[in-house]
Amino acid sequence: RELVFSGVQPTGNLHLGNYLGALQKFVALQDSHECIYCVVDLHSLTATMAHDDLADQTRSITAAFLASGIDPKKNIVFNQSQVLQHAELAWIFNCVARIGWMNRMTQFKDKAGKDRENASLGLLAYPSLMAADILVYRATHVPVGDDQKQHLELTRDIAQKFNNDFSGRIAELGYGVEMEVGEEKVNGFFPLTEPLIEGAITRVMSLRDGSKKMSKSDPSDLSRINLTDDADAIAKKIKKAKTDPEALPSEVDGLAERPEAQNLVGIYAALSGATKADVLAEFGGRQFSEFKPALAELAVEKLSPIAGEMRRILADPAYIDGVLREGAGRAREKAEATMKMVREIIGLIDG
Ligand code: AQP
Repeated sequence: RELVFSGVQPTGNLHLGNYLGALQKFVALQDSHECIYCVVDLHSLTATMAHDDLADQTRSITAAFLASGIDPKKNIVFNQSQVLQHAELAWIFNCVARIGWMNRMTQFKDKAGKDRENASLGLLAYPSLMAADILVYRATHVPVGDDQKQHLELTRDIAQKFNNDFSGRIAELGYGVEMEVGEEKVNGFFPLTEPLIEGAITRVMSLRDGSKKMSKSDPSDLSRINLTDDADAIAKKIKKAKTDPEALPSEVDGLAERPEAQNLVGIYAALSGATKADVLAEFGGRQFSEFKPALAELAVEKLSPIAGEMRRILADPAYIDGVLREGAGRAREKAEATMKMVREIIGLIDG
């Protein structure tokens, strides 16, 4: 059985990177898979504990999910803090994971900066909560951007260590499922979850600097296209996007040393559902002055309806809260079924 889980933090306006790395894939997967999509509000506390607008940000991400086309009846859509089992399993995983594993995470190093001693303990333990989000549903697949690959590897390490540490109890209780670890077949409780990262662009880069990922926290608004940007803002940002002076190449290999061209062609491909080779077959040999207006037109065509729909949904916060409450109820039932077994495996007395 394949089960998809993914989450997005309520930490600011969503941008094109979040859309192509996550939301667009979420929508595509709902036809073929059972999917659970979560606004990970507890994660957003790791950087800043006190948010003035956390509830509104949570509603805004939920509205972006729905406006992108995620069906809350077919899938489970909820916010993390309403399902306490995530935090419970995260604590258990804090005791499974090693401090050295967490210290090696590049996201922690980037976000903690030089003053690591002053970073929150939550920021260090972030991947442990992320592993709990995924494994409390024993999810097998996680659609994410390339930046989350290392955290997914850590999720597998945690699952594997738990499976090893408790292999006797898991077998005794008959809670194991057969899975492949390298060449070997083993009986484990938690699956070794696979990331779903493929696509025409797996890491959308800043429009101002092709070596940095597009990010909510970049101080320059020109570096990103927000899902809520209007047509003029989108066109202006693409027009001002950094490029090199050469025409576009005709072959994908020709993008190799050209990060900005690589990024814009990848964005075009992902938005149009084509490959980079298809895009270059059409635009190869043409200048950016011709390509950029075509890209702007495509981005407006794809993103404007989402922004409009988000505004409509956000006008009814009670509806959004209802979607989250109903989703949380369904998620809680599944999470509790896993936790009952986990408590038994560990030996925690449970009622
Ligand atoms: N630039 C990106 N390209 C592709 N995918 C991306 N994602 C984020 N940025 C890019 C994917 O979006 C999903 C949700 O991400 P998140 O809520 O964890 O936020 P984040 O990764 O912290 O987003 P930002 O914009 O990068 O925020 P800051 O500036 O705070 O670091 C994930 O699947 C992520 O891979």
